[in-house]
Amino acid sequence: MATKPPQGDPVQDAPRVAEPKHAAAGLPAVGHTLRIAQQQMGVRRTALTLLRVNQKDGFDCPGCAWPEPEHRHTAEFCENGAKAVAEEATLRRVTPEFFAAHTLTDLHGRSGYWLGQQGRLTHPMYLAEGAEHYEPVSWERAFDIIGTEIAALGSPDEAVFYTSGRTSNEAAFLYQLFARELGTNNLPDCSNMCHESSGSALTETIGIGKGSVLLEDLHKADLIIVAGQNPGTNHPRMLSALEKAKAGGARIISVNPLPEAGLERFKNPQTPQGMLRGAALTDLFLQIRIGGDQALFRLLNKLVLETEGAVDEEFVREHTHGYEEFAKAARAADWDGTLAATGLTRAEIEEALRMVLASKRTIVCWAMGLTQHKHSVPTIREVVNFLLLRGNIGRTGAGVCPVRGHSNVQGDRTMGIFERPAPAFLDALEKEFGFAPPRAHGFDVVRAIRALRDGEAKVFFAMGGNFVSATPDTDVTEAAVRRARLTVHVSTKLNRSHVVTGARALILPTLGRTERDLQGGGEQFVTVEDSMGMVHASRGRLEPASPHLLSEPAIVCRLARRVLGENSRTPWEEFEKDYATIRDRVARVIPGFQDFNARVAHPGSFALPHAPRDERRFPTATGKANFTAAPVEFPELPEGRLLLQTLRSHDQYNTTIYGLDDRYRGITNGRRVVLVNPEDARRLGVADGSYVDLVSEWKDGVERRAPGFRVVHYPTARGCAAAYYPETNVLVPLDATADVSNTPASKSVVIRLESGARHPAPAV
Ligand SMILES: Nc1nc2c(c(=O)[nH]1)N[C@H]1C(S)=C(S)[C@@H](COP(=O)(O)OP(=O)(O)OC[C@H]3O[C@@H](n4cnc5c(=O)[nH]c(N)nc54)[C@H](O)[C@@H]3O)O[C@H]1N2
Ligand SMILES: Nc1nc2c(c(=O)[nH]1)N[C@H]1C(S)=C(S)[C@@H](COP(=O)(O)OP(=O)(O)OC[C@H]3O[C@@H](n4cnc5c(=O)[nH]c(N)nc54)[C@H](O)[C@@H]3O)O[C@H]1N2
Ligand SMILES: [Mo]
Repeated sequence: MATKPPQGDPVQDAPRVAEPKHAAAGLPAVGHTLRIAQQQMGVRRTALTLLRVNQKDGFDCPGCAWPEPEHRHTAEFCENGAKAVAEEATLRRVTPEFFAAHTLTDLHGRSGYWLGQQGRLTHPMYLAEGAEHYEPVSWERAFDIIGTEIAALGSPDEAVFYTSGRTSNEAAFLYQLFARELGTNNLPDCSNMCHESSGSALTETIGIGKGSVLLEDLHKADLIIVAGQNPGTNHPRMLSALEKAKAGGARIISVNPLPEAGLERFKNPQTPQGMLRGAALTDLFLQIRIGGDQALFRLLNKLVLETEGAVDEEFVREHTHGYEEFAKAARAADWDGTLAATGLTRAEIEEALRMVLASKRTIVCWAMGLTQHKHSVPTIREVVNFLLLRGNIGRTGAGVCPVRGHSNVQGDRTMGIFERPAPAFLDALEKEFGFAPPRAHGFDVVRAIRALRDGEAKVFFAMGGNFVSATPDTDVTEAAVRRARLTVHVSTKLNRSHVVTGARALILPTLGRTERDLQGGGEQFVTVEDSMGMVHASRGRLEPASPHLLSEPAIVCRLARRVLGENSRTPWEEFEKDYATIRDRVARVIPGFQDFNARVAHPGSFALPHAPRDERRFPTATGKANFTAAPVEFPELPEGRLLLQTLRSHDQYNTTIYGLDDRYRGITNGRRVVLVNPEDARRLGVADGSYVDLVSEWKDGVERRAPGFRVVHYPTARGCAAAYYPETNVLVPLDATADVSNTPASKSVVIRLESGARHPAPAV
């Protein structure tokens, strides 16, 4: 039996602090995993479910987008994957009785952790205007309510259709088709807050917004640079790939303001030897200041340019454009400026250079540490310059590797979830479905919030996710969402977006990955695309959490039939019955998916085409890979201030909080902590264990405050601080976004610390 959810609510947590760890995984991780899983699922279900993760006839792990190796261990799952599965396969339930027992005001006062721990949603629920309780509603009535509100809009562009990255390819394809048949490109997604900067930079420079390496490439690399990523927590299976690369002779540089345990040493729980000793992973740790990466890569590029024979001249000549202008900018880089921007020493950068020059096959991996700054796009372009210089794209063991977050966030984009779709994609939709898709660009996440705030958008529909908690500027966003006429969430679990609502609200409960999906045409499976462009099937086996759930594709089909009615010639009914008929359409609309049904019928994955990787062809505006030469930027830090990054603990999946510990960083029993370098703390007069308010300062003059954080003296880079998201989203100004990609700059927030009280903390 599963245990009961927590009775109290740890809004008022009491963090305890110990020394950070220097190694990730191993036996403690296995024990911890089983404990968490059994609390949610009981012993038998835990065993049955965890064995099915990422197996050839099983379901895709909802944890992250890291690919599966071809030769899997019997249980290719990791600690955090298991937690993600347990969270979904939990035996706890949120029923109509639960909603009858809790008023909206009550639920609003609870933390996101408490809400999530209550279990799986079982019935469609409706919150009438002014009501204090959600009440059960039939699916038909729910679709009627949505249909009525959409029909009342002045234009389809007053509706917003958000997507989180767990949605399957099939559901995503139908969802964007529905929005476009309705007449809008308002399809913001979590990617706007995540790897949008990578997509923007890569599309412009190499012609495709996706990474260019496969898992085999990592195994064959000479040098892997991991910049701005914490794989030990967020992509634990990547550690096995790094371990294998090291065994093959690769060296690893990690670039991070924090010494992250997983990158230091990895104790592979799947091998007896790894359990005991573990492998040291990082050869060189560059403890960079937040936002210093562009400066670092720029100087490395200058040093490569100045080294006789270091540039791959043939590659540069044959395949690239813009070299001269870039080389001129790079030659102007100087040591002093770079040392100030990065906080590194000359010796460290020279050591990095030696490793770069010794490598014939270099890969750069990155995640949110590079994508969530004002100058993220030029930073990632500089990484591309770095790889192009030595011909490290389109060659075995080399390339760009943006490591995606949500398990199908890349697939959703491939399926057309994008507010700025390419004209060729819309042409293909038009031809296949016989309607004229809207051509004007829609709202991304930040623009959607502004539109809600300004009354330009009135209906907000979310396919998964937790919009109000994941987005920046919590107070502004919550007020914006409250102005909507109707908010609708297709969800598996309760979260804050269900309690901060428009005038009316609906919760539409849906099947998760782990669950059997039975439709008119029999048992269905769905497909997903991982971070390396590999597509494979995902098939759930568990009995659904409730008989009242609909699958995501079924929800879209019924919604489309109700909202579009006679105006749509699309066979929605057929799509709902048999997902193979959706894949047949995907095959005709999206390049690389020919014979889709036949190819996913085979066990394993198939690779989508990637011109730079497969044939060194760069489908950019110039027809070549583009060098770029942006001015070097880095965040300015006024006297007495710190640069705050907002990151993940080991016990959370984005806004889903699994527990209150961050084991590798030595923090337990609480999340309201701020990590500060001991030297900075002394200078600022904040003792370890004291309580402070974090106050963010931005050029709009508004002071945003997050009260009651315990100071933890921690070996982060000088001038830098770190605290968990979503508690700190209140500090990130809505308009503080990355140039070009418009991604919230949630990794470089200027703050000051004010001495504060431990309580009361607001519910987040
Ligand atoms: N268990 C678990 N897995 C997850 C998630 C989760 O929440 N939990 N989330 C998923 C999602 S959606 C995503 S996008 C990924 C996120 O994966 P990550 O990007 O690893 O997640 P963050 O915790 O945001 O960590 C950012 C890392 O970048 C570093 N960093 C911050 N600023 C800078 C900088 O300026 N320069 C450099 N070089 N480094 C910097 C931080 O110290 C930290 O190590 O993980 C996915 N997987
Ligand atoms: N300050 C700050 N803000 C950030 C970030 C940061 O690093 N710092 N990271 C950003 C990033 S990288 C991302 S990706 C976003 C994440 O933004 P989102 O994707 O919107 O948020 P999640 O927390 O992943 O969404 C969790 C909810 O998804 C629902 N869910 C889970 N599984 C399923 C499913 O199978 N189907 C459906 N329909 N629903 C499901 C559950 O109800 C759960 O409560 O947050 C961003 N926000
Ligand atoms: Mo993400």
